[in-house]
Amino acid sequence: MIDLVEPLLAGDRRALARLLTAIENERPGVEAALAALFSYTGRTWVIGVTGAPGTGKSSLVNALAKAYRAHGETVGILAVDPTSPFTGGAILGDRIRMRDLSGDKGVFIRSMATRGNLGGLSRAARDAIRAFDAAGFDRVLVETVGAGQSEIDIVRAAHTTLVVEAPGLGDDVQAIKAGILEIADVLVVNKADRVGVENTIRGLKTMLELGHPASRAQLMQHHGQLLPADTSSNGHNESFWLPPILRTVATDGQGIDEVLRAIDAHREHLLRTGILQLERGQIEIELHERLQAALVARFLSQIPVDSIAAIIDRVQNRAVDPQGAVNQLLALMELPKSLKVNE
Ligand SMILES: Nc1nc2c(ncn2[C@@H]2O[C@H](COP(=O)(O)OP(=O)(O)OP(=O)(O)O)[C@@H](O)[C@H]2O)c(=O)[nH]1
Ligand SMILES: [Mg+2]
Repeated sequence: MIDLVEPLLAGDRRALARLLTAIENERPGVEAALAALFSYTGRTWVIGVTGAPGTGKSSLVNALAKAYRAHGETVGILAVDPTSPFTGGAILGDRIRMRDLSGDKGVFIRSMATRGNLGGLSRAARDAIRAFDAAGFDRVLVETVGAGQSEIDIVRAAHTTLVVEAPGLGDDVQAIKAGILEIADVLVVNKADRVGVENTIRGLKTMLELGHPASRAQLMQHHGQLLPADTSSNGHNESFWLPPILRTVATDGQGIDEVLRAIDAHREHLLRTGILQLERGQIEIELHERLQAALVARFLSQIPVDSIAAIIDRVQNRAVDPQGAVNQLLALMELPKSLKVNE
């Protein structure tokens, strides 16, 4: 794996492809390669694209990538499907939808599906983004289907998150979950050529006004009241970003330039106000996730499989409750006398 590092840094797409496969399959040697690449990362701008199934995320990613290419920027695309254990139909569909990008060396498209657990997927997605980053892509577009917490975890690795809505998905306001709205930096109402766009936009505006922290703060300020404590601690109201609502027809490129401009405006905003803070928060979350996974793995490697089977029996027989069982398992583990972080 480590021999992929140099060619990848030099722009070799086959080396990138091989590393991405190794990341997805958690092959040995990946850690060393990623460690070697890490100091070359932190240059790209990562754009998350999420939303309910069928809203037009892939079409939008395709249109954005084409627009970036027209501006001479290179684009890495990662399509992550937390709902599927297979690289199946949806991904094939993406390939077809994105086919007008194929043959362009400035674009690299990769799909990833759930393998094992979701934590593993969000780790793999982060690693894949770093591989694109080190390979020198100016932008990385990450598509995830709106499926709850999992895609929120994945877009947490993004700098700018687009949440895609579309008319005609049943109850317009229901179709977008409040949790997703909270992570939106730009709201895109796609399929603006369809009836019902105005309803969708109205619904989003209402939800934004009610639910978005920036909007709440701005509303409060607007009414001349005190800002919430966490707001004033930032000092400036300009540290708030109210997500714009933009309409697009991804399939024919309408509105795409406005989306590009909104992404750049958000980027400028973050660079001015809080990119370091955002990054620190992301690192903290990632370290926490990785530590959790590593501790559980280490623990399980130290405990004989029999002991776990035995304790499951005991819980099932009501001899011990689940928390008591965990405490008993923990007592089996030898704890180091001190934990020191190496310099
Ligand atoms: N009329 C219209 N159709 C669109 C538009 N954008 C996408 N579509 C169509 O909507 C369908 C779904 O588009 P996708 O881009 O695959 O949507 P998606 O959100 O990536 O779908 P999943 O990845 O399966 O969740 C396709 O048939 C597209 O051609 C649009 O702006 N207008
Ligand atoms: Mg898609």
